[in-house]
Amino acid sequence: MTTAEDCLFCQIVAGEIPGDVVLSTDRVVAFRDVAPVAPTHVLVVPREHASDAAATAAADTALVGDLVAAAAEVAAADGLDDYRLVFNTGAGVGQSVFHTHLHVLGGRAMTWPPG
Ligand code: IU
Repeated sequence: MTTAEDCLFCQIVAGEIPGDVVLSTDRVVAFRDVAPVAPTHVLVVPREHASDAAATAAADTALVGDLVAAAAEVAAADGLDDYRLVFNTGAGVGQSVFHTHLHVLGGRAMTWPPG
């Protein structure tokens, strides 16, 4: 299990390793994904470490709303009316970093269902 001490996203939040930060509040930080899969691909993360969205919700329900509100700001700043928000939860559906993060994806056409 990833702990806050060895968590990459905690290090980006703390400014210990660089990130292309586009929004920062006392509760959340948003930075551009290093391997974007869409013209806009931003990750919105809580400053407080938790392994996934459900764990964040269990610890601080309102923080999930803060993540979504920040995602909407990021999308608006990039000029997006339409965008997709994704919380991958669990390795089986592709979660690879175990610090809660909300993907903000937009700027191209997308299909449903996802792969
Ligand atoms: P996932 O939902 O856990 O699969 O998303 C993790 C994302 O974190 C993924 O899109 C990576 O490209 C991204 N990422 C990053 O932006 N910076 C990093 O140093 C690492 C991963 I490691």
